[in-house]
Amino acid sequence: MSYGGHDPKGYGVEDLVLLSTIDLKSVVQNLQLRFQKGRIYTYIGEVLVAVNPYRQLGIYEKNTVDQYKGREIYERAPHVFAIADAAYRSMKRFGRDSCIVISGESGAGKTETSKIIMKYLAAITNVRQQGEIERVKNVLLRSNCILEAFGCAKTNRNDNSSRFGKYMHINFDYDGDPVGGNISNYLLEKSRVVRQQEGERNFHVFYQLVNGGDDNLLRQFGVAKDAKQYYFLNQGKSQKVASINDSRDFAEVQTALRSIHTFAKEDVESMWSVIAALIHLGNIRFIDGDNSSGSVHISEKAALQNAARCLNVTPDELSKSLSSQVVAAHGDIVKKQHDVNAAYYTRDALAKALYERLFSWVVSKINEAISVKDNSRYSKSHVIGVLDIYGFEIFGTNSFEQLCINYCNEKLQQLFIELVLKQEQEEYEREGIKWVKIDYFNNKIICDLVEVPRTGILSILDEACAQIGNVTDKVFLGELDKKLKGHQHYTSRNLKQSDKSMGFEEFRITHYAGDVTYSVMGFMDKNKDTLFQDLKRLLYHSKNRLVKSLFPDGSKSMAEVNRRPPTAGFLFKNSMSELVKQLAQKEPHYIRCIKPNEEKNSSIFDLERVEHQVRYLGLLENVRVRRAGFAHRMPYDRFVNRYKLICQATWPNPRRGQQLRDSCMQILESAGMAQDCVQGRTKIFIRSPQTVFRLEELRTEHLPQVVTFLQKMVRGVQ
Ligand code: AD9
Ligand code: MG
Repeated sequence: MSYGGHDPKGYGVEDLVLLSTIDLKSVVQNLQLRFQKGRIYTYIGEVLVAVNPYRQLGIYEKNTVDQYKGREIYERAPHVFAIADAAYRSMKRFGRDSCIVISGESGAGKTETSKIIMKYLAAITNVRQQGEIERVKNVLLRSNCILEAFGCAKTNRNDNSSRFGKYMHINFDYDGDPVGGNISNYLLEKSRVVRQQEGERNFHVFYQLVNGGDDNLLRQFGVAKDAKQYYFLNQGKSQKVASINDSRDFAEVQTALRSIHTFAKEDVESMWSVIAALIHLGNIRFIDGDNSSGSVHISEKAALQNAARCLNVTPDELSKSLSSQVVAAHGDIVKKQHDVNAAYYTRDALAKALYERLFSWVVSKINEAISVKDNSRYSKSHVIGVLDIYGFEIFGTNSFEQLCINYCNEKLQQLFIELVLKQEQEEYEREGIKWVKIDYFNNKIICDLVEVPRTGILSILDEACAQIGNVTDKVFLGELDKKLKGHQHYTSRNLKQSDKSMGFEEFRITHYAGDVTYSVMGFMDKNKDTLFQDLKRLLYHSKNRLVKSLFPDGSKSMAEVNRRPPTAGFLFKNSMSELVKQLAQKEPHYIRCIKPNEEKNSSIFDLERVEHQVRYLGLLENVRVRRAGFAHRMPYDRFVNRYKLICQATWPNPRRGQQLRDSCMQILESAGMAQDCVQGRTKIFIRSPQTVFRLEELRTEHLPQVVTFLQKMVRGVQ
C-alpha cells in the first residue's frame, strides 16, 4: 500500500491530514483500506468522515460508549461517539451551543448517524434516572420511528430515504441532562404522495397501515390488505421491500404514538383515517361528461365514497370540489367546471396538501411533547443541534424539488467552508500564530445565482408566477436566459445551441458538486403550490376535528383568498437562511458521510463513486486547508505525556506547569525537529506530517523501555 503516513497497524492513517501525499488517490485508498478493515471512521482534523459499512459492526454498544465518554477526540480511534462527546463536552463545560451537521448523498448514512448520536447522548445522560428527563429522552428516541414512517420512503438509492430535511435540537439543563427539544422540518417531497418512479414506493406509513392495520381498522376505513390495488401505492411496482417489515413497523409506530402523551387517541384514529382517505383518493378516476359543457364525472364511486367517509365530508361535496372550482371574476363569483386534466390536477393537489399538513401536524405534536417547560432552571439551557438533511441529488430528470435540495446543499457547503476556515483562522489568532491563507473554491457565487433578489433563479421564478396571463414554464426559462446569460454557472440549450445534451426546456447549473440539468416543466406550478379554496373550505367544514384543524385557511373569505400566498421557493429560501443563521451561531461539528457503492453491499468499495464524493464534499480542500498551516497541533500537556519517553530529559518526569512548554521543546530538540514546530499559547503546532510520523516511530521504539521501567517499579513495590 502506498497511501503513506504513519500506520504501524496497517489500518491506514486515522487522520487524513497525516497522509504523506495529499491527493485524491491517497485519500480514497486510505478510506478504502480502513473500510476493508471495518474502520469506517477517519478524521480530517476534527471533521469526521464516515463510510457507510452496510452491515452491523457492533461498534455502538455500551462498552464503546464507555470508552468515548468524556474523552478528547484524539484519545480514541475515530468514531461518531467522539464527535457527539465533543459537542456534549463543549456544551457542558463551556456552555457553548453546538451543532452537528451531517452531510452526504442519498444512502450515505446520515440518518443512521443522527440516530447513533441521539442514542449516544441518551446513553451518557441522566445518570440519576430522573423521571421527567427519562420521559424527554424516550420521546426523543421514540419519535424517530414516527418521523421515519411519515417522512421516509424506499427510493432506488436507499430503502429508507429521508424525503424531508430535519434539524433537531436538544436542550440540556445545567447538569447536562436533556430537558426538551425541537424538530424543524424542511421541504417534504410531497409529490411522492401521488407519483412514484419505477422501483420506488410512497412514504412508508401507507404500507404500514395496509400491511399492519388489523382487520377491524381496515374494514372501518374500507381499505383492502393489498397495496397493489391502490394507484398511489402501486406505481413503482415494489410494494414489498426485503429490508422492511411494514407490519412490525406499524406496531412500533402505534406503540410510539401511544407513549407520547400529546397524541390523543381520537387524533391518532383521525390520523390513520386521513392516510386511508389518501389511499382512496388515488383511486378516484375522472371521465369526460356526456354533454358539451366540458364537465367531468367520477367513475370510481366506491373510492369517492370511501375517501369522503374517511375525511368526514359528504361524497357529493368532495365530488363537486374535485370537478369544479369557484372563482371570482370581475366582482362576480362563478363556478368553473374542470376538464379531466384539471380534475386530476385538483385531486393530486388535494392529496399533496393533505399529506404535507398532516406531516407538519405530526411534527408539531412531537414538538409539543418535548417543548421545554417554562422554568427558569431550563430557560437558560444549552443546545445541541443535529442536522440530517437530504443530500445532493442528480436524477434522470431534475425538477423544482432537486433545485431546492441542491441549493440547500450549496448553503451548507458554504457554511462549512466559512466555518472550517474561520475556525482554523481563529485558532491561529488565538494561539498567536501567523496564518497563510489558502485558495479554495467559494461556492457563494452559486448560492447567489439561486437566491439573490431580482436576478436570482428563485426571484425570477416568483416574478413569472406573479404575472397575469399565459406565462408558461418556457416563458420563465426565457426570462432566466435573458437575466443569467453570461453567468459562469448557468447555461441552457437556448444559450448554447450546440450542446445537445440539454433539451430546449432545460437549464443547467454547475453546482459545487457537479453539473445538474433541470427541466423547467412544472416549475411554476410547484412554486405557486396552489390549492383551490373550494378544497380548503370543504376540509375546514369536515366533521373530523383533526381534518378541520389542518385547514384553518378554509375559513377565509373570497377577498382574503385573492391575496397571493407566498410561493414554495420563497418559503424554502427563508427557511434555509433561518437554518444557516441558527447553525452559524453554534460551534459546528461536521460529519461527512460517504456511500461506498450503489449496491448497498458491505464488501464493495467503488473507487470511482467514492472519488466523486470525496471531490465534491471538498474533502481534499479540507485536508489542504487544515495542513496549509500546520498538519498537527496538540495541547502541551498531551504532547508531553505522549512523547516524554523519547527524551532523557523528560523521562520519566517532565517539568510541570508553566514549564511544560520547555519540556515540549526539549523533546522536539532531542529528536531534531524543533525547527518544524511553532509554539502557540496553549498548543504546539507541527508543520509537516513527517514530524508526527517520526515522533510516533520514536515512541514505538522507546516503548520497551516503558515496559522495563514498569516492571522495575512493580518489582520495587514487591
Ligand atoms: V437519504 O439522503 O435520507 O436517502 P441517508 O440518510 O444518508 O440517505 P441512511 O442513514 O438512511 O442514509 O443509510 C442507508 C442505509 O445504510 C441504512 O438503512 C443502513 O442499512 C445502512 N447504514 C448506514 N449507516 C450505517 C451504520 N453506521 N452501520 C450500519 C448503516 N449500517
Ligand atoms: Mg436519511
